[in-house]
Amino acid sequence: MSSSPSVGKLAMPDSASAERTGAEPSLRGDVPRQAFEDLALLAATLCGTPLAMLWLPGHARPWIVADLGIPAGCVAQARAVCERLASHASDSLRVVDDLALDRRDAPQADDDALRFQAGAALHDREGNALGVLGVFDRQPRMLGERQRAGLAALARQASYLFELYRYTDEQRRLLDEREALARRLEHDRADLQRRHDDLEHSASHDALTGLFNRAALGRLLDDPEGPRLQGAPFVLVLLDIDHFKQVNDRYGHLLGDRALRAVADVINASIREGDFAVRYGGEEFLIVLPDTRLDAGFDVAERIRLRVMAATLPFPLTASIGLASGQPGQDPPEAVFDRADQALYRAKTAGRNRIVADDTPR
Ligand code: GH3
Ligand code: MG
Ligand code: MG
Repeated sequence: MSSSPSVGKLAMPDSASAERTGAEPSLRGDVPRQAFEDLALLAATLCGTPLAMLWLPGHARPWIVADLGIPAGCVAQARAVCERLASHASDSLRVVDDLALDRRDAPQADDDALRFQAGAALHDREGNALGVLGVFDRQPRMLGERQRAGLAALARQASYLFELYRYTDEQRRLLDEREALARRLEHDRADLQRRHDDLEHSASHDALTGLFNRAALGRLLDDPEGPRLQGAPFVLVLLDIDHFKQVNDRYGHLLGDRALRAVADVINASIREGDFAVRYGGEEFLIVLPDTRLDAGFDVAERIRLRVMAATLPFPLTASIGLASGQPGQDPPEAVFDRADQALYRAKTAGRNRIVADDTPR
């Protein structure tokens, strides 16, 4: 009788020595080794052998061993046996009582040679081979019916456990994939939103000055969230740069552009929140001042006119301004705009660099 497996010493081969067969789908994580070690230990205990081995080739560390005291050479032999048994997957339980009598599997006769081996095949539900649960001894032995049935039952438990683990691993992989996909989708959605915002911005803003463009004006006035020209008097201010053609002709288009940006900056810095400015034409700007009376609008216009003159540019720059006020419900913005335009024309003809407020009696 061989040594009984009373000592629960479990030896784990290092992963470097563990090989993959590549025959089974590989798993990403490590199997729950303790659970398989327990099954190997139960197999050794059940069969009274000093060595039990689980061979799970679909896993990165396929060898799980319950070694209750046996020379290392025997462990290596047992591995070779497991791999060989795995290729005879049709035999669900294969027992050799004494290898010395079995010509096929007979090892070299020495003290460290295995004499007894029993291997139970592990299968998944589709009948595909998963591996082998083997028990080994240096002594010849015989397994009783109950031991054979018990070894086969432990092999089934190992199969269930391995399948369960494989299923969990697959679920985890699918979940990771889904999360990665969700992250990618969210990234794409944010990217689309950014592009949409950029497009929307460029459709409603002037690229040179950053002010609203003319196309945005109607939408801004109709927008219930936008500046309302209802409920309080409002002022429209039209500004036109003086002799701007000469600026371009003398200093070039690039400096002309710089002047346009400087005027836009002056306007932005001179209006309050709720007001807004539009680049209405080449060198013409419209400033909408909701909830503003004409004299207050005139002050804003004067501030802008003085700041345009003081702008840091390599040439003097002036602007002419016309403005008009409207009463909500009484003056349509288009009519107020026309009056501001006429006032601007008067500012031009009166000599430029000045402000004319519309004083049409209404
Ligand atoms: P006035 O005092 O009567 O307004 O004379 P003006 O020269 O300013 O007016 P005019 O309408 O004759 O010329 C406007 C000039 O503005 C002509 C055009 O080349 C220039 N302009 C329009 N858009 C741009 C632009 O985006 N960049 C530059 N650099 N110049 C522009
Ligand atoms: Mg003009
Ligand atoms: Mg001009």
